[in-house]
Parts: sequence; structure tokens; C-alpha cells
Amino acid sequence: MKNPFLCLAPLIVCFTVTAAALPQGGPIAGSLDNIDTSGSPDGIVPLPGTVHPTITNVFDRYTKITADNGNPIHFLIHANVSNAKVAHARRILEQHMTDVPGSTYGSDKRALRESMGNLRATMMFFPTIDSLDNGGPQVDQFLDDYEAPLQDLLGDEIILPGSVRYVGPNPERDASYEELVHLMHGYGLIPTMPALQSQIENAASHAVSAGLYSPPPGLPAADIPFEYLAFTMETWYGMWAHEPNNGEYVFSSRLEMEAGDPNIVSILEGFFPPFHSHRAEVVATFSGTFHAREASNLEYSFKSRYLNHVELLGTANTALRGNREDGTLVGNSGNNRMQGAGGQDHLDGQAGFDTGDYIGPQADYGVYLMDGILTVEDTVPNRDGLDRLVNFEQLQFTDGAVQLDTYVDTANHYCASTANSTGALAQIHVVGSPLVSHQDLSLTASNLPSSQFGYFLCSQSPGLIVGPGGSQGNLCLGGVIGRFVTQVQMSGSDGTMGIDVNMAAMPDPAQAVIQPGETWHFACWFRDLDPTPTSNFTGGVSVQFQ
Ligand SMILES: [Ca+2]
Ligand SMILES: [Ca+2]
Repeated sequence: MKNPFLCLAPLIVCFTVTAAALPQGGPIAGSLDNIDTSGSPDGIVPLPGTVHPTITNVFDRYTKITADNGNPIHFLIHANVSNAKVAHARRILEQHMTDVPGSTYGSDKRALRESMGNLRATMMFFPTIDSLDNGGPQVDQFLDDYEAPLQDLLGDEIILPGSVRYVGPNPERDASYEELVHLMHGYGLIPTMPALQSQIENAASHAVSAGLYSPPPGLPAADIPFEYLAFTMETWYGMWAHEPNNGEYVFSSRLEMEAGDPNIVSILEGFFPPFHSHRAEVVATFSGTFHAREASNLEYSFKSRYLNHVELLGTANTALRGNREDGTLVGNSGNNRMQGAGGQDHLDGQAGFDTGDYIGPQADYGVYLMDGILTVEDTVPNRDGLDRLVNFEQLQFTDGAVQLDTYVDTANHYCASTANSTGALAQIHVVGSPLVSHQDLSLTASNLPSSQFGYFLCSQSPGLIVGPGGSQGNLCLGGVIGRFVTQVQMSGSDGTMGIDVNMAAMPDPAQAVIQPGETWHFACWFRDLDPTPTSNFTGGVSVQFQ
């Protein structure tokens, strides 16, 4: 049978069917259910031999996003599309589908995600339009017979961050955002958010009648809301600022849209995150300084300014500049210079000799080292904000550089426990700031047996009690011991657990408030089976608060 859900034109999707008429899969699409991708570092695996030949005749690899109810959203990959491009696209679809807390329409997208999984919505990756349109009888047979909704994305339209086509003098548009919005829109949003869909339709008709949006010639009227949503989403994320006279939409920036097309802006703001939450991996061939913020002489920065999680691949001595939002910047194995700029940023230099760049003199900054994590706080408002740095070697201020071994760690690990059933010694770490005024302290425990209950403990005195109450471990606390029993945790499959500590209401003495100058000691108690039921502890860690 002819697949009724497919349009072959590269920018056009067919949405002429209702949700009730959509299939749930069949012998072909159904053969993709339950493929295990968990053993692959990037989640991409060869298609197993159990998959129907109609699929394996065309594609050789597979990945998926699993909806909340366990149903898969399939990704089918042609041999000539790279894993890096597919993983990039998958991260973008995950962003489109992820809740945006506090937003008007997007605060709970669970039904949307489950709709896509229930329908077995499928992305197919071909290298070029020719390999799709003129791919031969096996491609045609796949397109005709596959029983679930399909959306195509072409490898040569996926523009990876930092690649020549991304940063070059004529930066190109990455089609991933658009095509993945189409899949999400058709099979997630429409079946589950009819009120939002009617607002999109109204905004689209208004934009067309007001001459703001000119649909591509030949676009069926029913498809206009889809193309309009995707194009305005791209514009909102700065993807058309390099080509303001594109002929399709009269606006090219967020500011212009807010003034001239507020209907769609309130829809976009109400559904998508204002800055990209997906990880952007800057390709290993990039050299120089990657700007995740606007630089007037760099056209690519009109779009990269909305990236908030950027990681450098490869080994080049690359620099990375963040924007004024809270962000995550990760270096590569080269010597990196990194600047978080405003907001609260997490910076990880990885291997190499890495330098954190600051735009004021050293005296303007508070620098605190706790358990290997450096906090750098700019005391001048609205400038560098507060950064958390790991794996850095140096800070560069305007009046000089400071080596990180200058700073003394305010956390101290002491008193190891004993091996638990995993064979390892459980570890405890403190994350946050030793400055009481920051009110920022978390505890994490690792090397725990999985799926076991436990809770954290605190005291103002260290100690060593061997095997308390029949435990196989050692309790490294003395004096009055507080138990965070209102925050009982279960360890995950990775053998970790963690809590945020309310420094103004410690468990014992009840409601104690941590004061500057005090030293507190922490450990974690957890159940274990070794092989009979028992318990164990992490070692101890102390923090001297300031
Ligand atoms: Ca920032
Ligand atoms: Ca590095």
C-alpha cells in the first residue's frame, strides 16, 4: 500500500490524516520495537537481523528516543549519514519534546511524547535528496510499505556546530531543527494539544493575510501552519539573521518578531526553551574561538548566541565564549581558554592546561575551592556572575594569571569506610560553595550498590565507629549525629544518590543553621546485600564554612 503519511518534497510534510486513523505499526515498523541501544556510547546501533528486510535493504543503523510509557520514536539511518549528525539531530528532537517548566503550553509534554511513541513516529536519514527521491526500487518499496509516520532529514542539510558550513563566511541553516519540529508537530502536538494547534493556525492565517509570511509556492493550504511554525521557530532562534531577505518571512530576529508578529512569539515562548538546552558539540576540525554569544563580526553567532551547552571535541587548543545566561561549557583535551560570561556557568576544562578568563581584576572576585570544584564569584553585579570550574589549571584576570594550586580546598576527605557488595569503597562528595551566604550545598554518594535505600548524615564532630549496629562499614562521625531522613534516597542503577542541603535547617540539632567559621562533617548510610541484608557507609568529608 502507498504510505499515506509521506510527502517526498523535502520541505513539505503531509498532515492530511487524523490521529485516530494513524497506524500503530505493523510487521515492518513493528520489527523495530525493542531494539536494545543501551550498550552503544552514542545510542546508535547496527540494525539487528530481526528487523524486516524492507528496512534493512535501505538503512544500516538505528537509534531511538523512548517515550515515558516505553514506546519508541524510531530513527532509521542510511549508510552514508554519520553517527555524529544523527546524534546531533536526536538531541534537537529531545529538546523539542522536553518540558519547559513554567511555560504556557510546554510545561508538561508527556502526552505529546507518548503520542509520538504510540504512533511509532519515525525519522529517516538519507544523505542527499537524490538518494531519497531516486534511491531505487528498495527505497520506493520502503516508502510505500512502511506502516508508521515518516519524516525525512538529509545528512547534507545537517550542519554541525563549528563545521565550515556552520561558521563559514556564508553560514548555512541547519535543517535539523525544522524537520524534527515537523515530526513533533504532526504526531505529538496535534494529537494532544488541539487548543495550541488552533492558535498556531490562527497565527499562520494572520501572518499570511498581513503579508508577514509567504508560503513556498505550491505549498498545500493545510501545510501552511506547519511550515510557518518551523520557519518562525528558526527565526526566533536566530537562524535567519544572516539572510534577512529570504523571501519567506519578513522578520529576521526575535526583536523584530516581538514588535511585528507577537501572536507567534507568545506561542514560541510558551512551548520552546528560550535558549537551546541541547548539547552542541563543536566539531574537532574547528580552531580559534567558538562564540556561543553574539559577536557583530561573526554571522554564525546570530544563531550560536542561543546555545547554552557547548562542548569542544578533538584536541585543538580552542577557546570557548559563553553568553549571559546560565550555561555549561566543556573543553576538549587541548589547552582551552573558556569564559562563562554572565549567569551561573559550569565550566569543565577536561584534559590539557585550561584557563578560565575573567574581565575584571582579581580583587573583584571571590574564589573558593571545595572538593575539587572551584567557585569564582564576580562581586561586580551584571558582569561575570558565578562560575563553577573543574579541571582547570589557571584563572586569567585583567591584572594577571593565578595558578589553581594557589587555592586551598575547604573540603577534606577523611576516614575511609570498607568495601561494600560492589567490591568498592563508597565515596561521598560535596558540591557547591563553602560560603554560607551562597546557601549552595549538595551531597552526592557514589560506588553504592544499585536500588538500595540510604540517607545522608551530618555532625559537627568527626569520629570512627567500626560496624555500628551490625553494619559492615564504619561511621566516620561522632558527637550529635543528624540524619537527613526527610530526604531518604534510593540509589540508581549507576550506584549514586544525592540531596540538596538546606543549610538553614540542618536535621540535628533540629533546624540548626550553618554559621561561617563552623566545620561540618558528612557521610552517607545505605542498605546493602552482601550477601545477606546489612548496611554500609561512605567515608567522611568535612567542610569548613566561611
Ligand atoms: Ca553564561
Ligand atoms: Ca582542555
